[in-house]
Amino acid sequence: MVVTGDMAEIQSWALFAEFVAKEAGETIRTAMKAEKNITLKSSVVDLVTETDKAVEAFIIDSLKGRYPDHKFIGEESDAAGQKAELTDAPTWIIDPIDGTTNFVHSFPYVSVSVGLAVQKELVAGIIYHVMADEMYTAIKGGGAFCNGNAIKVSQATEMAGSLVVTEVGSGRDPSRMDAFYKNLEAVLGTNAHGIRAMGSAALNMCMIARGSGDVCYEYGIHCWDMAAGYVIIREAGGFCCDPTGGSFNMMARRVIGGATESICKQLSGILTHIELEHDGRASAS
Ligand code: LIP
Repeated sequence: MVVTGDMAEIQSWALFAEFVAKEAGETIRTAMKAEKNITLKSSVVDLVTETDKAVEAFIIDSLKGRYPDHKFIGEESDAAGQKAELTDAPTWIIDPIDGTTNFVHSFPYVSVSVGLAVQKELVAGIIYHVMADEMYTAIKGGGAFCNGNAIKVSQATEMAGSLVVTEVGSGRDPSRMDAFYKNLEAVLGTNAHGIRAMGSAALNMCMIARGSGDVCYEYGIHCWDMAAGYVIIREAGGFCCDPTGGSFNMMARRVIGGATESICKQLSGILTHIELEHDGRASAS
């Protein structure tokens, strides 16, 4: 099979991924009500459940069955030792449950996040907001949608008066926490209207894409938390960059995503940045 990855082909791949994400969501919805089998990953606040693993296996098996030449980066596969590797091949970047802590506590803000990179470029994003039954989708050059309706970012150009979304993250080391507190203070000092931290980076990016928040930022996340959200924000008319103001790098484990370049750059200018070990072995734009 020759893989070209043109727009029509990407569209058909994304449509199938949407179907798979919805099926995965059904499993998560059912599991939300049942007892959870929890284990720890990198820290005492970095959780994984049997459902995360089962859903990731289901998504990868489904996509691999249909597209045997494609490659996969998955949160739980990575945790099991299969390190993220981005090549030129069509690569699906999967977070089976983004918001595992929410899932564990039955807090209804969890998503299935599936991004697609072709020749190392992010070209499609699918995020299913499981408990709200909202399917966010975008293909590069084709706009962004929620349940088939076009979505757009807000017009916010400055921090004053904005609604900002961030997360504490799943690490508690002192240097990271110190930067986290400094950043909260800096954001509040701009007269932003408020800060929200709901527990799913992927859904936070959808909130920005639909104009329900103006800018989001996070340090310590991974490529599977932000790959799909990047495409959705961009296609909704928004902007994404590295928190330092440089180009977005999905392997760099940090991001700013916002309504406009102006608000992103303003936020970048007041944040205390932290360096994190990158995901995988290659970098992507
Ligand atoms: C989580 C993110 C959340 C972030 C956590 C974690 P998970 O993803 O969506 O925003 O703060 O560090 O990465 O682990 O639930 O898939």
